[in-house]
Formats: sequence, C-alpha cells, structure tokens
Amino acid sequence: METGTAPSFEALFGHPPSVVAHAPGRVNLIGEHTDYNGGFVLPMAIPQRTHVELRPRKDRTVRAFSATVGSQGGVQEFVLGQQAPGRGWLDYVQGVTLVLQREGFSFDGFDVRISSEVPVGSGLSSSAALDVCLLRALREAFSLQLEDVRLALLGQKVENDFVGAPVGVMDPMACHLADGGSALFLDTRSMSFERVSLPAGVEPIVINSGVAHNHAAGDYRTRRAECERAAALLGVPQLRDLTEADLPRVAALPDPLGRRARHVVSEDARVLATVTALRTGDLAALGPLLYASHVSQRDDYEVSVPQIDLLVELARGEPDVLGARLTGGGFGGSIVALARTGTGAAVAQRIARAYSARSGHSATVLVP
Ligand code: GAF
Repeated sequence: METGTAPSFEALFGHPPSVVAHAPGRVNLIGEHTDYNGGFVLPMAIPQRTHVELRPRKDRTVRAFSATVGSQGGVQEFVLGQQAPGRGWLDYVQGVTLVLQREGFSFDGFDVRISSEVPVGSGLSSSAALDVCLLRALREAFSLQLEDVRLALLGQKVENDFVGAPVGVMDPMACHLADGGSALFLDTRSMSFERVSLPAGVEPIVINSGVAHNHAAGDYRTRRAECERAAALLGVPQLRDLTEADLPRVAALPDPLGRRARHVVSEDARVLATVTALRTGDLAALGPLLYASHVSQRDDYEVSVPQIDLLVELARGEPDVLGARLTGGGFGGSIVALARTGTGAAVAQRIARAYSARSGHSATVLVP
C-alpha cells in the first residue's frame, strides 16, 4: 500500500516514466515447502499487485523510490556494478540488476518508482512480486531477451544470492505466470506447468493474520536443511523422489527429520489429489485435502503459529467453507480457504472479526 500521499514519478524525477509494469502477489492453494524438494505446487494470483514505473537514464546510476515503505522513504541511489546488500527494499532493485548483469545482460541506469498493494510478510509473495515486476520492467525498457521461465528463475536467484532468502521457485513462477481464475499446477523439477480452473461451485478466501514472517530468517533455512538431510539419509536426490509407499521408511528417520519428510511426501500426494478433484469437480474431496495439509504443516513441519491455527479453526466452524490451511512459508502470514461460491465475502468477514476479537491481532481479508 502507498503511504500517505506519495509523490508521483514525474514529481520525483522530473520526467514521466517510459515503462510501466505490474505483477500480482500469489496465494498457494496447496503444495507447501515442496518447491525446494523438487515437488508440486498449486498457486493462484491474487488481485493485489506490485507496480513499477521506470525510465532508462544515460548513465550507470539507478535512482529508486518506494511509495510502500514510508520509514525508509526518499529516493535511494546506487551505481550499476557497485551493488552491495543491506539496504532494505533497495536490495531487490540492486539484486535484480546484479543478477541480470551476471547473466550477461547489458543495460543502463534508470529511475524507478515502486508501489505495492501486496502486504509485506503476509505469505503472499510481496518479494517475488517485486522481483518479477522489476524484471518485467527492465526486460521491456532495455529489450532484454528473457523468456518467461528464465525470468522466474532469475527472480529466485535474486532472493537466494542477494537478499539471502533460500526460497524455492514457486513464488516468482506464480507471480509471473499465474492468473486469478485458475491455479498454476507446477512441477518444480521439470518446470512444466498447466493452468487448472477452479470448479464453478467454489471461490477462494485469503485472510492475512497480521503476524508477519521473514524467510531470510533461520526457520525456513532450517526446514530446508532438514529436508536435504532426510533425502540424503534415505538415499534419494530429493524428497520428490519418494512416494507414499515410502512412508514407513520415512517414519523411521530420527525426529524431526521423519516428520519433516512425511510432510513433504504426503503434501506432494495431496497436490496431485487436489488437481484431480479440481478437474473432476469433486468438491467433497477438496476440503479434507486442505485441512490435512494444514495439520501436516502444523504438526509435522511445524511452520504454523497459534494465530494461523485459530484462523483455520474459525474457518472450520463455517458451514460454507470446504477447507482451509496456512498458505505460504508460514511462521505467520495468511490462510487460504475454499468456500461455496457466493458465500466467500460474508464468511471471510465473520472469520476476520472473530479472529480479531480473540487474538488481539487485526486480520485483513484480501480475497474476495
Ligand atoms: C515461501 C517460499 F518463497 C517458496 O519458495 C515456498 O517454499 C513457500 O515458502 C513454502 O511453500 O513462500
């Protein structure tokens, strides 16, 4: 969200932008913590978007302004070739330019103004939306030959190599290639993807708990390392290489590795079952899959927090909700639920009100 009355591009830089780009946040319907294990994910775009206005310069200077981050306001500058991390939101601009340079793309400096409606720390990919949006704007402004999957992979590289968040590829793929009416069924190993429509009888709900996460922090990294260790102990390259038939072997791993791996293996199976249910319009199957995913994240993967569990329980008390779960990396963030079409707005407001009264945090309904 823009803070107060942020100055326009023209007021900041003295000329209008030549390129405007947008990228949405995403909500993951199911398939959590599977992407860095080579598994399956099923995200959708949300209506909240990040916006970038940009104009190339004739020198090597980048001047950047974020209308979103009030406390670090003002125009920030760096010189291409002299990027250095540790400057907050500017790291995304620095990281995108450095990753592009390292890949051999050449371009000049630019002026850029950023704004976003995707809440930071909400588990809805505000970071990837910014990476993708900047990459799209630079691709257009400098006619970079950058096809779609490569663009998403570069977004991931920005996070991994510059920002220091060891995330998978789901979020930039979703922010770049997902839409709001269908889910993007992505195989993160082969990078093949397909759009799967939601049946007419269901609509998504997304509610932000108001408890913010940070994936550059230790917990996400620890989970990732635990998965790598579990795969090594089981003698497979990635947990993706296991199926539910392997669960007895998985359960024999020392705790917590057994539970971590069980989440990933069972979650991959739940993504496939969800895709089948969506394709066949089997609404009755969808809810239990979402709830089972939540329980697995809460108990086996241990990425939920009490506030998120409360939101899921409140959703469970709603007769028109088919299922609900923590969405995104966890340790805070948002829930996604599927409700009977036409009921979502009223249901979501009721859940948010009850949550705010019981938790002391303020929930925000983002969808519908
Ligand atoms: C975060 C990460 F960015 C994704 O790559 C993914 O691992 C997700 O957490 C958990 O599914 O959003």
